[in-house]
This record gives sequence, structure tokens and C-alpha cells, in this order.
Amino acid sequence: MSYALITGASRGIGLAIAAELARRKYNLLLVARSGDQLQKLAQQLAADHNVKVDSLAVDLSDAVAPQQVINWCKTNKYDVSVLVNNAGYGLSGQFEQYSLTDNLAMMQVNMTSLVQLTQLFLPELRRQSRGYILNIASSTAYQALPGMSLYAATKVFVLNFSRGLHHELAGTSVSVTCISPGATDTGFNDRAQINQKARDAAKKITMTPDDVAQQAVAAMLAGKAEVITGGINKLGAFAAWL
Ligand code: NJP
Repeated sequence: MSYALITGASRGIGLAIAAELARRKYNLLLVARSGDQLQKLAQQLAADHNVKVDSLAVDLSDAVAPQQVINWCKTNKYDVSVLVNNAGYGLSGQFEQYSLTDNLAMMQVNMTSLVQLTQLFLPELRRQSRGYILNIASSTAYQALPGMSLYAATKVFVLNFSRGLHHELAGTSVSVTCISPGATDTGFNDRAQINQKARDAAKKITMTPDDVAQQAVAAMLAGKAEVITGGINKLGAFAAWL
């Protein structure tokens, strides 16, 4: 079996997707910044699922990181048939409170690295008998989100880029799926420092990362264009909390 490469695999939804793919006997390539954590997870996933797992510590806010990722795959002769663009984070609060440097770093991780990795890996995916791209957008891509304006905009980008590419590649051996999770119990909201009222409300509708991962991988393998986990009605409530 060839390899599935997952960005943001050190915890949360990315780790759950990695485990779900391992359960389906994909070998894994785990990518994130936390190298020690990735190595521990690689050992555990390999032992639990009897698959090959390797990891690479890179910072995807660095524009050269995607090239480092593909160089690593080429050097090690890893055939990649699944690319999961999951790494991402949210800055919350007023747009003006963040520096341009902070905002550009989030845009690099959430959007530009995703585009770079997609561009770099597409020829490799086309060489496989079947290739998949799974992009993680967000429930916030479907509505204006005061308090997380730029984060939500990066996810609109991911959603519409994925939709377009899905149609461009229709009829080829590569399919593109975009999943938009609703609130998921990963600690994302704590790290984004979303206000307590919103965090408390989110807890009431939160899914587990495993739920999201199962739906995401099933949709990807079925070649679906777009899936929202959590439900659109619940999304409407989210904007009002911020
Ligand atoms: O987030 P979290 P989730 N370079 O914080 C990695 C979207 N989403 O699993 O680098 C490389 O637990 C980070 O690893 P590390 C969300 O926008 C979520 O909840 O070691 N990697 C970690 O593995 C995101 O796109 C919810 O710190 C970087 C991972 O990314 C995706 O789902 C709702 C990095 C983040 O794990 C996963 O989110 C929704 C960098 N510079 C969409 N920065 C939700 N949780 O409620 C971060 O609609 N990472």
C-alpha cells in the first residue's frame, strides 16, 4: 500500500485522520512542527495498525517547508497516493489587534502551504493508480464570522479552491474532497483563545475528532466534493457567540 501524507498530524483532527487511514492499511507520513511528539505517534500507530509510519518536523508558516516535504518524500522514495491538507489554526479577536506578520503567517499555513503542497504533489498523485486530496476547511467558511474574520476567509479560500479543483480533475484518477468540520473537541478553540461564552456554547455541539475523521475519510474514498460535519444549522449559532 502506498503512503498517505497528513499535515497537522501531531494531534486533533489530523491525528484522528491518520489513525483512520492506518486502520484502512495506508502507510503514513506525519507532518507538523512537534518532532518528538510525531516520532512517538509514529511508533504507536505503526505498532497498533501494522503499517509503515515516518514523520517530518516542519513549520508550514515557512514558505520553503512544502518543498522540504516533497524533497523528503523523494529522497525516501515514498509513493504518496493521499495528501491530507489539515494543518491550520485560527487567530480570534479583532482583526486590528494582530500584526501583518501574524496574519500573513496564518494565511501561509492555512492557504499558501496547502496550495504549494497540492501543486507539488499532484504529479505524484497522478502517477498512482488512484490518488486523493483531502482538504480541511471549516464550518466558518460558510458565513461571515466577526471575531475570526481572517481565519474564516482563509477557510473560504480552501473551500472554493477545493471545489474548483474537484471539477477540474473530474474524470482523472485523482479526486479532491473538502471537509468542513463543525466544532470539534481538539482544544482548537482554547488555542484560538475564543471567548469563554463561545467556548461553553461550542461544547454543547462538539464532535469528537474520530467522528470527523471517519466521515472525512469515507467521503474522500467515495470521491465526494464537499462534506460538512456537524450540520449547517449549528453553524448559524456559532457566529452569534463571538
Ligand atoms: O486543530 P489542532 P484541529 N506548521 O490545533 C498543526 C480545522 N477545523 O485538529 O505544529 C505545521 O488540534 C499542529 O501541529 P504542531 C482547523 O482550522 C477545526 O482542531 O505540532 N503544522 C496540529 O497538528 C484545522 O485546519 C475545527 O503544533 C502546524 C494541527 O496543525 C484543522 O481543522 C473546526 C502549524 C492543529 O491541531 C485541524 O484542526 C473547523 C505550522 N505552522 C475546522 N500550525 C475545530 N477543532 O473545532 C499548526 O470547522 N500545525
